[in-house]
Amino acid sequence: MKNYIDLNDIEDLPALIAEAIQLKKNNDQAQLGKGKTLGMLFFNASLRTRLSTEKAAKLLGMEVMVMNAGTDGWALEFEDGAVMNSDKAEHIKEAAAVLSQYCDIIAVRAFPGLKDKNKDEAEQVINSFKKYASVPVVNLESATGHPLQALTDAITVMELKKTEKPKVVLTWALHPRALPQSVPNSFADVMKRLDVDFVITNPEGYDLDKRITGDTPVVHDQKEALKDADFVYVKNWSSYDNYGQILNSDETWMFDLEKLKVTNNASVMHCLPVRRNVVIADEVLDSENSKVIHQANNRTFAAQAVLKNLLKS
Ligand code: SN0
Repeated sequence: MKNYIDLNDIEDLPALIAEAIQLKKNNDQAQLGKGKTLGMLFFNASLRTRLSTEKAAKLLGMEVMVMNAGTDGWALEFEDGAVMNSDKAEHIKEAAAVLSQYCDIIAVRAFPGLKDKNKDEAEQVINSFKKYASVPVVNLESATGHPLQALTDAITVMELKKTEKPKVVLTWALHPRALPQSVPNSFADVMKRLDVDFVITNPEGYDLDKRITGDTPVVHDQKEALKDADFVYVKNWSSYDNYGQILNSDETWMFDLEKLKVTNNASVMHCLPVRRNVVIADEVLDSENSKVIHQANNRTFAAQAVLKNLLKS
C-alpha cells in the first residue's frame, strides 16, 4: 500500500479485514513503527479518528504529532501559480515538503465546503498532500470519502454477521446541519466490494452519486427497505443533486424502535457522533441492537492495519 486516499488503495480487502481482526486479538506489533513518526493534520473537528489513529500508531511503536491545522497552522494556498498577496501565508508545496522531512506518514482530515460540487470532487486538499508529500498520505475523511471509517464498517459487519450473505441497509435520517456525503459514499463503496445484500434508502432528492452507488438498489420507502435487514447503518447526508442542501424536515426518518421491529433483529451501526433522538432514538442506541460502541472500537484496528501496510511498503 502506497497511500490510503480511497478504497482503491487496498490491494486485498478480505485480507486487510482479516489482518485487522487478527490485530484486535493480538496487538504485539510494537517493533515495526519504532523510530517512525505519524503526523496528523486536522482542518476539522475529530474525536474517534484522531484518538483511534493515534492509538493505532502507538500500538505499532510510532511517535505521533497532531496539529489542528485549520486553527493553529498558517492558512494554506493550494492553487498552482497563485500570487500570494492575500490571506494565505504558506503554499502546500512547502508545507508538504517540510512535513515529509518530519514525518514518515502524513494523515489529513479536510471536509468538503459543500458549496461547489466540482471543487469538492477535485479533492484538492488530500490530492495536493499526495502530490507534494514524499511520504505516504492517509485520508482521515476528505471531501468525498472516509475510507478508514469504511474499513472499520466492513470489519464490523464481517465480525458480527450471522448469515453467509447478510442484508445491509444504509438509511438516511434527518439532521439539523448539512453534512458531507463522505461517510455514506465510502460505506456504499465498501459494501459493494463485500458479499452482502446491500440496499440504500433515502428520501427523494437525496440519492448519492450514481458513479459510487452503481447498481445498488435505492428505495425511497424506508420501511420497505428495512424489511428483514440484518444490519442497519444510519447516517445523514446533505443532498448530492442539490449539492450541499437540506431539502426537507422529515423527522419520520429517525431510526426508532418501530423501525427496528421491521428488521431481522438488526445490528444498528453509525459512525458517530450521533444526534440522539434526531438521527437514532435513545431506545435503539441504548438497546442490545446498537453496535456503535463496538464499531468505534474497531477504528483502532482498521487504522492499525492500514498504518502497518504503509510502514511495510
Ligand atoms: C461528520 C460527517 O461526515 O458526517 C463526521 C462523521 C465521522 N459528522 C459531523 O460533522 C456531525 C456534526 C454534527 O453537528 O452532528
